[in-house]
Amino acid sequence: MPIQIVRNDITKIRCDAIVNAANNSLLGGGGVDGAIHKAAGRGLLDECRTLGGCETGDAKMTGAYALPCKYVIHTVGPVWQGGGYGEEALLRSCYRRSLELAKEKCCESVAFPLISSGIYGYPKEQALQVAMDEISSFLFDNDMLVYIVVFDKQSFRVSSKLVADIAEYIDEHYVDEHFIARSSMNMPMPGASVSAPFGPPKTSKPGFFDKRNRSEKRIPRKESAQIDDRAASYGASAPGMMTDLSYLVDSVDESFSQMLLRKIDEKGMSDAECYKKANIDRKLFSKIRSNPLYKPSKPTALAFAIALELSPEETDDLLRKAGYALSHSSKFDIIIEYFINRREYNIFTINEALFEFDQPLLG
Ligand code: AR6
Repeated sequence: MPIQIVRNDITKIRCDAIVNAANNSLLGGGGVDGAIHKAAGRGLLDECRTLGGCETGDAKMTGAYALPCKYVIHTVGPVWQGGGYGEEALLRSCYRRSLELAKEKCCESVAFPLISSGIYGYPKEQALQVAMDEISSFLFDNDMLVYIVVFDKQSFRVSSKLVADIAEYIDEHYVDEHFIARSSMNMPMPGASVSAPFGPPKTSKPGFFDKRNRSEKRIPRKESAQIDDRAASYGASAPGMMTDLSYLVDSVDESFSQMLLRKIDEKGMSDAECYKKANIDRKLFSKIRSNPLYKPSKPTALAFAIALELSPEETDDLLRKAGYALSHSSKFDIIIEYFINRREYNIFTINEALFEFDQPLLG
């Protein structure tokens, strides 16, 4: 997964380079800067003294001393002054310059804190958006694993409106399914009075599960009749079952990898466009490409569905090829469903939301 959001102390991350949110003097300070200097030891400050400071938006590189990485890239983010003083362009430049330096030193992995989003006051949601934009556009032309390190949950919130919408969606769908399961077993809902009669389950807005159920009859009527005739001539007692079996056997003709490659062609995408949009690294894509029977993990399969901007029904098909289905008993699945139903296919936004709800990320 080329971009990973992790919750950690950046000084603990094992990768080729970590990025420091420094100030113009490069001589240390508070926040992540203080933590990095403390963990690296005196040698870092001595080297920083030789650098002659750094302009806002620029970056400089040093050794890492006692840190578990090879380099520290020091970048100076803008102080937030309301947004009208070129803060965004400067912040974008911090990410670009840092990534350029990492590339020059052939780094394969780099960890960023959310630059400017602490003492310098840049609003966190916007700081995260800038980080995601710049890193993903860099990764479009370069192979690197980039960590965005968030220190604590409070310092990381996707749009509160989005979080609230998703929470409501999870609530509606998750609860409904449990209600149905419980009421069909004649069990009370938690918190319900035992003597109270059960009402009908709350109707939810149609999700794509509902649509899928409606479109499940995929075998054309004529074909289905032929299969049933064949079943009858073999003396099968359950022609319906033969129909289902024949359909299932027939449907193994295209594997996950074959369907993926076909869809990439149909969408007029290049392979690289697709795996980058899916937040999948090139090596994994090559494995999938070269092995028609490759079985991806569910998050990987879904990442491709998002990258290909598949409809809910197509997503179902692609997942099925890999042996999976979405379920309303999983928050992860419901969050994915939320985005696909709304035809919102930005994998980084989806990953931010998954992260917010403590779910595994796509890719
Ligand atoms: N690991 C990961 N992230 C961290 C850590 C850590 N150990 N510590 C803090 N953060 P800040 P700035 C997060 O204030 O806003 C210094 O004095 C923190 O929650 O470190 O760019 C410099 O010398 C926040 O989200 O950097 C400058 O004077 C993010 O890192 C000034 O602060 C950045 O917060 C730079 O301010």
